[in-house]
Amino acid sequence: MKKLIYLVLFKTALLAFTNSFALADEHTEDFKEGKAIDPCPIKLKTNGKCEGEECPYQINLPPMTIQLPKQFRLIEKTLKEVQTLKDEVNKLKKSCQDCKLQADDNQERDSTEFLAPTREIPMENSKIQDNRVKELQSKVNKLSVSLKNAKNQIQSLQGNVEKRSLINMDNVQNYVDSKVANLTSFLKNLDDRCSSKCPVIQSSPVIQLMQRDCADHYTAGRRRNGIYRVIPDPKHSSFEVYCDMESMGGGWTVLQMRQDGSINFNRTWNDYKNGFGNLSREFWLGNDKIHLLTKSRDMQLRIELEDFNGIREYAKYEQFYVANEYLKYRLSVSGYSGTAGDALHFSKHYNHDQKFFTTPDKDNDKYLSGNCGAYYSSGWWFDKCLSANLNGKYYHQKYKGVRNGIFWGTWHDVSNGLPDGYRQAFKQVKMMIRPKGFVP
Ligand SMILES: *[C@@H]1O[C@H](CO)[C@@H](O)[C@H](O)[C@H]1NC(C)=O
Ligand SMILES: *[C@@H]1O[C@H](CO)[C@@H](O)[C@H](O)[C@H]1NC(C)=O
Ligand SMILES: *[C@@H]1O[C@H](CO)[C@@H](O)[C@H](O)[C@H]1NC(C)=O
Ligand SMILES: [Ca+2]
Repeated sequence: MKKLIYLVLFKTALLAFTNSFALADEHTEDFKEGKAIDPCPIKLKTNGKCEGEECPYQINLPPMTIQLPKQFRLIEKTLKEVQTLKDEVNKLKKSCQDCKLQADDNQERDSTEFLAPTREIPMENSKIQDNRVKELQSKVNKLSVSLKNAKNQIQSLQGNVEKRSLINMDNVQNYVDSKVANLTSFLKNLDDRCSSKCPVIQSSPVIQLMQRDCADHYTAGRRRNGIYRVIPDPKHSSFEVYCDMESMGGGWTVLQMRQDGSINFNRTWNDYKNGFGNLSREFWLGNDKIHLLTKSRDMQLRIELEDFNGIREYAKYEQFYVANEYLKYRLSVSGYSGTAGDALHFSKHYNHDQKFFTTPDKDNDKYLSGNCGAYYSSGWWFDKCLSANLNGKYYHQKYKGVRNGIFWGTWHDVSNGLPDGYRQAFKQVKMMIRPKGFVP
């Protein structure tokens, strides 16, 4: 009778155990399946290929480093946690197996005892057995509970992983999208800039802003005549000048140009100070600018003249400097060479070197009885009054009367005078400067 009770009890215990174990096994199966769910985010992270439409993002970019959001580390962390939990589960499973083996052992032993009809099982022994079974049963129950908990934990963790990886993929996608948009607009800007007309002047503004004069532009590779921006003194603003890049090796900053009489040179002090005319045609660059240009570097001056007979001559001066307005733009010029004659140092009485600038409205000349500028309709470094005046009136042919035209006192036949009292007219005059020692 007792044996039967034992048998029933044991069978119940065993059933409970096997059920629990089956549950545990089922849970571990679930876990394995769970782990296999949606491996895409991880694959993407490890640079794997995503298959099917499931892949949240796939893009090919040129080599580019993208900073991933910090949260990306969390995925890694969570995965480690999951791995730890998995290990825990395996441990639990192992101990379950141990339990089962122990139970089998007991069964074997019990059955042996059971099958020995001669052997009396004392009441105490059966009580011990009973306790053992109860102990085992509660152990199994505990294990089952902790396995259930583990399963829940794993599931919630897995949920987190999925949620997080989705959020992060969104982040990454947004980030990549904005990067691509930025790159696209940047490329578009570049494209627009390149496809629009790119004048030589604007092609490299950084280099260009640093040019002190036309010689710097020449050195920077500019070889075409034209208007360029210079900044001879960084304390003052930049300004445009006409550069002669072809005559005599180029690099010349043109100070004055006469060629068609389109510009009136009968101007005020202020006009001569700031400059006037058209840099593409006829102009006076301006005394302030000439001062800055000749102050920034030692300059040589080249004057080119052509009359209406087609005769062309030049005068070159090794030193050329114009003082500031406070010093009335006093001229310093020396070191003549050339074919036109040194009209600036014509004689002891007609010498333009070290003379102040005079305009019709400002008399700084050596002529005590009047204003040479007003008399000769010009702004110039008048002495008492002149042996040269390149800012005189532009006559289109020989003329008579006051010698207020463009004048160079050492020109052919000037001292002899033209027949019938005519005066020499000039077709073209050009004044230009270049740093001393400039090597084209
Ligand atoms: C894209 O450009 C905007 C403005 O230029 C900037 O605010 C934003 O941070 C840039 N995005 C990236 C991802 O570089
Ligand atoms: C030069 O300008 C002054 C003042 O405007 C004027 O009186 C004079 O006649 C002009 N001279 C010539 C040659 O045009
Ligand atoms: C300067 O002269 C050029 C050539 O004749 C002309 O195209 C340009 O419009 C002129 N500039 C000014 C400001 O008058
Ligand atoms: Ca005077």
